[in-house]
Amino acid sequence: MRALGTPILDLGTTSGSALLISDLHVPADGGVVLVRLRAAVAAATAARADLFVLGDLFDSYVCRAQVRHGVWRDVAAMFAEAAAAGVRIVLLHGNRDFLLGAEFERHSRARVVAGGVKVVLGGVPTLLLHGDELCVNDLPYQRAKRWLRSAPVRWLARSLPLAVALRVAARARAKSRMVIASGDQSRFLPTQAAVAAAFAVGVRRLVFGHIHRHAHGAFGDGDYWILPAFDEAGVGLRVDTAVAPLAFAPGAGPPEPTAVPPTFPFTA
Ligand SMILES: [Mn+2]
Repeated sequence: MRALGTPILDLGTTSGSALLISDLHVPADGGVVLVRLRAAVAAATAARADLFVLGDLFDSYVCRAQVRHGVWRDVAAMFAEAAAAGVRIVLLHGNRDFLLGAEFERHSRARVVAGGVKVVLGGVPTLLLHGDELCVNDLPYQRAKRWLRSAPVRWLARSLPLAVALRVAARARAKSRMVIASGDQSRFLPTQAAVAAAFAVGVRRLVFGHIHRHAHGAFGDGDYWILPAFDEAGVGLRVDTAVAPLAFAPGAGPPEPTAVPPTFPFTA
């Protein structure tokens, strides 16, 4: 099964609750987002919830060697500890960390999914995407995505020595910031037709991140939730029979319910 070219993994039905977070962009030096991530992992552990990370967990992840170093090793260890306590962790590839592979699965005991996930959450058939595939008007990005994720490029990048990989990643981030800062912003946003195509895989709920806007609304006979960037807002989504945005304060403590966000004006 595919949605907008993205392979979709069907995880069947989960009982109990799930915590969804997206776009953490954990930087090489860790920072405050690690404190929030720890709070989210602790909340999932306490609630015996599944934890879904909808992509861009890391600011960048390029080579296999990374999982044995620095913040990448620390996050993997944090996840492995939660997994040992019974938390199922599912990690979607984002556009910044689509090179996460089997070595990260081994160290983190998380399932890394190179695409989206279809899963029944709280009784509702739901599609989880990173969300970059919904921005179909960004033609340069969609073209680059195809060759960047081709087998030879992936193999080459994942084999790089750590120091080289980090330089490559820094250059890619700088280029991306320049593109984002220049010109018309609307091509970076999801379209109505793309969202409709995502629902067409047979779901009544769509959850994604990537565009860093917190939003929620009805779509056809279903609904959508757009997760904000977790490193900016510290907000995730608890899904069981109800859906509730939760705020994770940097000062630890349990998460607090936060306001339901406004609808998103999808472009035509
Ligand atoms: Mn992204």
